[in-house]
Amino acid sequence: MKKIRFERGLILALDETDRRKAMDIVNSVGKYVDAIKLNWPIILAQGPQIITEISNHFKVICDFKISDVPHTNSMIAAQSVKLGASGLIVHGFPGRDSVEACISGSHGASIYLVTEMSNPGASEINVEFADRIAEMAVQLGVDGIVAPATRPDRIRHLRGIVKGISILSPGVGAQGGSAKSAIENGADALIVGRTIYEAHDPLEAVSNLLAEIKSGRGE
Ligand code: OMP
Repeated sequence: MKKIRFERGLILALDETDRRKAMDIVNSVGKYVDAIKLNWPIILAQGPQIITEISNHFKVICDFKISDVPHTNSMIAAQSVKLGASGLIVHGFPGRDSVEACISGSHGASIYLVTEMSNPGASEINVEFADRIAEMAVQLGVDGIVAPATRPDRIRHLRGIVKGISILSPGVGAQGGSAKSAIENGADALIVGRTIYEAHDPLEAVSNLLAEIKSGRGE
């Protein structure tokens, strides 16, 4: 399976549950983003076939934050890939065996390990073990980690641990993070939802984000 490349540096988080609105956004901005991330809201609203429908035209990352025992993880990963996913977001906290089961179950799809969540509550517990998850990501050879645009200092810190793999960064806009700062501090791609799908003009929102990403990359 071809790996997802983050040339543009932008992933659309399509958490819009209305089918017509969601597909309008996909059709208008799909070719300007590197991948479309589908999470539980749209899957529960529209059914898993939406993965296949969108993946017929664009790269899809299934964000089920897979976090179960190895056998179950392996089945979730395999079913997601069978439906069309090219990438999977997986939690690191259940441990090495659970992540390895996703890697083997996904047959070559890209695996992104959640290292540190973007919400304020992540500071309570998650931050404490984020470094160890990042180290595990490198040891297991996954394709990347997810790290918070809401705390760019943490992206910079985690970049020091995960040299050579991608950092995907959610939390821009609606959660308060800055696109430029996340990129400047080491993110390869931003995961952006509401700023795009709630915008009056989603295409304009994408174009503004791409300009910020370019500026953050010094282009
Ligand atoms: P907006 O806040 O609307 O831009 O959406 C952010 C998207 O990124 C949502 O789909 C979240 O589920 C996802 N996300 C986070 O917001 N924070 C995280 O720490 C991790 C993720 C994720 O794994 O994608």
